[in-house]
Amino acid sequence: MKRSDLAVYFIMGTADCLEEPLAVLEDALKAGVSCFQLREKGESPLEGEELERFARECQTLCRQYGVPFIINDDIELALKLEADGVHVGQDDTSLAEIRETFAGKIIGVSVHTAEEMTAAVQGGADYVGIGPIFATRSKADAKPPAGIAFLSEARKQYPDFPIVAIGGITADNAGVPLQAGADGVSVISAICRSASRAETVKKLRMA
Ligand code: TZP
Ligand code: MG
Repeated sequence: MKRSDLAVYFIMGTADCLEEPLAVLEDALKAGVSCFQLREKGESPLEGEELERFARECQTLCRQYGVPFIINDDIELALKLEADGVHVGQDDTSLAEIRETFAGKIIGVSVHTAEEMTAAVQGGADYVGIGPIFATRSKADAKPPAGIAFLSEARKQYPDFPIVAIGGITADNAGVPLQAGADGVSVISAICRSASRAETVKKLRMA
């Protein structure tokens, strides 16, 4: 993956949307997001065939706009759909296992400590997600905000490794993680709840 693919990394599931989810995604793609992750969570997430249908529709839209389509956690679905990548947390399928079954695809890992960062880099991750940078309402089990201290350290230790920042990032504060060394920002609510996605994405790109 190119580091520029991380510039404005949009994450979404049906529970994050106040409007029709595919319309939200298409709007975000039109506005110029550089990467998309389907993260279907919440109280009554789509499952089984319904999830597969929805995921395929998301994938078709991403292809139309030439944007990488990444699936959170669900390796089986990612393999079935031949998604461009998967993103996993520390409690999900191990990186070693995914690297084997998902050869040649993008693998992203969420990291919160220097040890996790080193394990991800050495284990063959293509990029890491670092956060929450700020407080977030979009992840029920989010860890306390790590601020930008860890992000800056990670960048110092790995000057060229692709890093995306996540958690509570908006068009107004995106400059903070970018100045601390992130290649891009990953957002849910800033785009899902934006009154003008074109404007928001433009600001996130220029931050
Ligand atoms: N991982 C850490 S924070 C977070 C995830 C998935 C949620 C980010 O959502 P928002 O709305 O951009 O704060
Ligand atoms: Mg997870």
